[in-house]
Amino acid sequence: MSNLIRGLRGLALTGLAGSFAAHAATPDTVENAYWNLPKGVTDISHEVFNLHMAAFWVCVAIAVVVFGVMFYSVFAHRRSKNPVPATFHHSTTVEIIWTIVPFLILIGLAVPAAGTLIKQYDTRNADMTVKITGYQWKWQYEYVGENVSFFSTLDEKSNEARQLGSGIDPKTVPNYLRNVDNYLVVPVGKKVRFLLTANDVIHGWWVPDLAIKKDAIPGFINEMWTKINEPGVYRGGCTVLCGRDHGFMPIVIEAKSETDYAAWLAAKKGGDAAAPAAEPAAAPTPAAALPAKLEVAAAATTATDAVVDAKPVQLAAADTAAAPAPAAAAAPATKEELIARGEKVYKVNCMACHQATGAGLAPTFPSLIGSAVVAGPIDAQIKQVLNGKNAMPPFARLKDADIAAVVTYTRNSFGNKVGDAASAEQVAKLR
Ligand code: HEC
Ligand SMILES: [Cu+2]
Repeated sequence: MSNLIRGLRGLALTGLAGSFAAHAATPDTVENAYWNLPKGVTDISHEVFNLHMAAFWVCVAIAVVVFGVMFYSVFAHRRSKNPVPATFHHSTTVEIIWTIVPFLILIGLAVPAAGTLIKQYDTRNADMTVKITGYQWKWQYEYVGENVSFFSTLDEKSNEARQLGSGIDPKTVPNYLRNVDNYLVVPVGKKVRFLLTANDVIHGWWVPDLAIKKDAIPGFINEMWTKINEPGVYRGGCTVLCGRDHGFMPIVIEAKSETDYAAWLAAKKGGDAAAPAAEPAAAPTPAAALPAKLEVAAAATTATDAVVDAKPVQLAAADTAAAPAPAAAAAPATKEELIARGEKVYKVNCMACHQATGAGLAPTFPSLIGSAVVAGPIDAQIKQVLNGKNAMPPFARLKDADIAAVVTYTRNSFGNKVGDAASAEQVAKLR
């Protein structure tokens, strides 16, 4: 019996594949999945849940009555018992009853549902506003008036595992395809208004635990809001199907206490240069310190590397800023650091087209192994990454240091041994 149930449940879940309802709130594996809608963590989501349950029980009651009468009639008035059928037809009383009763049921369901709907649409008196923009294939979050804005992209581990022939078992990846590098962070108990739009194609923003879901449409701004009651991490995703990677742009929203949120916001403002590394996902090193150090590192590498023209300006920058480590001694390690960081940037931004091995995907996406562009002048390659070319999108939105890192990575990986390195300053000049 339990096997049967598990089988049916598996079947139901397969049918629901892609439906986040099956992966609600805390359960993060299929085994822990709920059968039902999640109750969620907002007053609105509780109302939605209760409406759903009310409608469900009304349906159950109707089913019991209708099927009860049907089965009883089939049984009690079967032909062997009553060979001669009755000849009555038409009853005005019955017709009036079966019109009025469903009408009352519908009214009974519609009135509370309309009340909730009106509350859902009331975005007035919000405590703060976040603008959400959908991109292929990521989300951007802008804290309006706070000067904080960042992209939120599928986390690196999921992205690696999802590649064709990655050899990584998705079951070993925590929150596979449901995790991002940068969480959308909001305070609990505050009414947060979201302005929703898209930059390229239509996307859809859905977090079941908040019971909010709306389309993000280029040229339009949709509004929605939430007020989360309990601190926690809630997951959702883009709901649009018509495009390659909508299924790979999850949403993770973290509700923090007011003080924790204030601290997070302050840190984000201080060092937004910050961290492609996921700040929520246990990054033990102070993330904000990283980019500054790397830019210095990049400058130092350039300065000491004969291949690239060593500008006195860059040397000076390295000298004054690189207090902790003498530039010369740090150079070989920093180049490795640059390549290591470049690998991360590559996995998030480039791997989908050029593949993990750099071999590309014929015929559209060229191989970077032995590529003439990669082996050619470094400035030209930086420009191509900044501006894009034909089917390659521009990456100007990445930070100088990240572009320097990824360019350095491609020139010194996949068997490429160009040997030189780019610097953040160099990238800044070519913008
Ligand atoms: C959406 C797919 C896509 C992504 C993502 C992408 N590229 Fe490309 N890339 C292309 C295409 C297509 C070309 C060929 C452009 C052309 O010459 O028409 C190309 C060309 C290149 C070339 C030149 C190769 C050659 O020999 O012509 C380099 C170098 C390169 N990309 C690096 C990168 C880097 C670094 C990233 C990540 C920051 C990246 N690409 C992300 C599609 C992509
Ligand atoms: Cu999408």
